[in-house]
Amino acid sequence: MSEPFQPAQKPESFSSTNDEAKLHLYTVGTPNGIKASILLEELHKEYPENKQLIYDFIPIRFSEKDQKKPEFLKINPNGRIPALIDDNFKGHNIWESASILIWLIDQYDKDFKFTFQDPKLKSDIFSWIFFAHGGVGPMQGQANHFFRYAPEKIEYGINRYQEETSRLYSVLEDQLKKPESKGWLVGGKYTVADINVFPWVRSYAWAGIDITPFPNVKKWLDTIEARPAVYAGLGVPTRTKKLTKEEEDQKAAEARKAFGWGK
Ligand SMILES: N[C@@H](CCC(=O)N[C@@H](CS)C(=O)NCC(=O)O)C(=O)O
Repeated sequence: MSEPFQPAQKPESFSSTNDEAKLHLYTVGTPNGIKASILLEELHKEYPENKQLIYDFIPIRFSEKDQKKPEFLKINPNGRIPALIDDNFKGHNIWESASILIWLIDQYDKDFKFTFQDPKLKSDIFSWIFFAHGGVGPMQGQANHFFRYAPEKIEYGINRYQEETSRLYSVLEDQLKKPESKGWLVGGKYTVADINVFPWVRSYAWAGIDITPFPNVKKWLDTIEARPAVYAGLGVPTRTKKLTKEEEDQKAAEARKAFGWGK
C-alpha cells in the first residue's frame, strides 16, 4: 500500500542538524499554513538552543485529498490544514491555526518574546487573535472564493465578502495608527497577534481588496515581511513567486478542480 502522505522534510533552518524533529507540521502554503511556520521560525531564532523546537513539515496535497484521509483525520478531525504533532508531549495533536500558535507560545515562548506575561495584555492578544480567526480568515476566505474560484461571477457574494474584509482591515488600520501602538496590534511590540493575521492581510490582492485606504496596515505588512524569520516561514512547504495573470488563472483553475467547485 502506498504511504498516505509525502515524506516529512526539514526546513532550511534545520537542514544542517541530524537531530530528530520533535514538532511535525502538516501544511500547505496558504495563509493558515504559513502562520504556523512563521511562528516556528521566529521561536527558533529566539531560542536557537532549544532542541524541542526542531520541526519538520509534511506537505499536504489537496489534489490527492490528503487532508481527508483517515490518517489525517486522526490528527485534525476537521480535515483541513494546518495541524501539528508535538512529540515533546507524547505526540499531542493540535489543530486550528490559532490554536497551534497559542500552543507554541504557551509551551515554548518562556521569555514572552511574542506575547506578554501581564494578563490584560495577554487577553488583548487573544482578542486580536479571535477577531482574526473568526473574522478576517473566514471573510477573506469567502472573498477569495467568490472573487477567484466560484464558477459563476456572483456580484452580490463578491461585494459582500470584499466589503466585510475591507471593514475588518479598517479595524486593523485604526489600531495600528494609534501612536501608542508603535505600529503593532498589542502592547507596542510584534507579537503572535500580528503573526496570526499577517498572512491573510498579505494576500489582500488575491481577494481583490484595495490596500491603499489602509496605509498603516501596508506599513505593518512591509515591516513584518522584512523579518528574516518571516522569510524563512514563507518558504514552507515551498516558496511561491509572484504570479502573472495567466498563472493566477491557472492556480484558481487547479483549486476548482481539486475541490470539485463548479462541477
Ligand atoms: N479555521 C481553520 C481553517 C483551516 C482551513 O480552512 N484550511 C484550508 C486551507 S487555508 C484547507 O485546509 N482547505 C482544504 C479543504 O477545505 O479541504 C484554521 O484556521 O486552521
